[in-house]
Amino acid sequence: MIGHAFMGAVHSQAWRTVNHVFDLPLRVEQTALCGLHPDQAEAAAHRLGWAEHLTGWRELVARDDIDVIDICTPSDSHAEIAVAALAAGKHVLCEKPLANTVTEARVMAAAAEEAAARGIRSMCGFTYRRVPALALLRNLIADGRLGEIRHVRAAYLQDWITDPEFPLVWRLRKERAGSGALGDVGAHIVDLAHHLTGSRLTGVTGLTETFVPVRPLPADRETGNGGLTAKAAATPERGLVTVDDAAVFMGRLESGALATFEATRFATGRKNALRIEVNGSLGSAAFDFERLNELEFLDTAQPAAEQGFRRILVTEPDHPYLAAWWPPGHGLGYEHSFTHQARDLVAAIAEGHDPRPSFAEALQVQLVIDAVERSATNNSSWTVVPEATAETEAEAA
Ligand code: SOE
Repeated sequence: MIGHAFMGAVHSQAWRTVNHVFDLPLRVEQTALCGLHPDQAEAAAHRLGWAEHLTGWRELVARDDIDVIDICTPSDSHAEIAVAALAAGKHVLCEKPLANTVTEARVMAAAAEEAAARGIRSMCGFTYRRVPALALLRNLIADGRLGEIRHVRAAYLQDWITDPEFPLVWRLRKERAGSGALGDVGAHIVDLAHHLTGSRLTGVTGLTETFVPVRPLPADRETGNGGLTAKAAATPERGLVTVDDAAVFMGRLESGALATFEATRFATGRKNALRIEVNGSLGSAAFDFERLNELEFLDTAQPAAEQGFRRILVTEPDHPYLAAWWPPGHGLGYEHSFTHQARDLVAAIAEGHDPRPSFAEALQVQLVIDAVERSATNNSSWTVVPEATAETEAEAA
């Protein structure tokens, strides 16, 4: 594993847990953790359960006792590491967003496709797909229970930078993070819209805003939760925020459905509120991450007098992933979808198939992010999202 802040910690928890919960033909060994600073890497390896620590990712990728490389670094290094790891014959799990630019994402998707032909697997970490209630929603839609999908209404609301004195951490710098709320949390809801409906956005119009354009520079190395929990100390010096604080956009799916999105770090009081509602010709469903064990479902097949949204408590053994966990009603949390992600990757490696979301699917999300940014800089003009097919990729290359 490369990187050991917020994502590194939650991925470690997943690797540590996966064989205890799921019956898998392969056992995970947490061989080595890689970090920039030797002292921090050593402490993290000890705390997170890794046998060794080192500071050079190239050394890790070159080792022949390592089968999987898990990339938990900021997105400016994803492309270089992933491409090298795939070339070295390692399976790759890469955090989202896949990359900082469409160009990088294209290179990664092409490398993944080439590696897949050699039996090397790759996967991008859009973990919310693996929240059981959202996996159930995907199954309901795929089984036609919502009928033809007309609307997707999605919001991902956070508030961790509402304080203008919150320092200029890496997530607020374009060269490190690619974009702001749009690529960080907006990417999740775009991926969910694609995944849940099985249809992709073909065009978008959007607005972005940076409400606090100048912030204090952070004091030292960013520590804890990847600089996400406000306490990163600030200095008197100031610097420019070069990403969006918030984005609102809407688009059309290939299926004909309309979709609206809001991604923000300025929704005061909303900590990690990922909400998505889907309306179809036969029913509707709604999910809110703050109640992640529940799915609201309205089914027009019910007698009219009895219709209404009902709350499904998604903790039954028949629900996705749940048979391996606790008895009904005991509930899961944020980290469990990462264990599901680890399960699905290990199973794909053992069974010899490509896991999802593929790098190509993550590239499709990147193309949407890019189109929203272009629309926003062009008076919210309608912007077509190209399809990442093998042909268009070959042309782009
Ligand atoms: C920060 O906004 C963040 O950690 C995202 O980077 C994650 O993808 C999201 O799941 C939680 O919030």
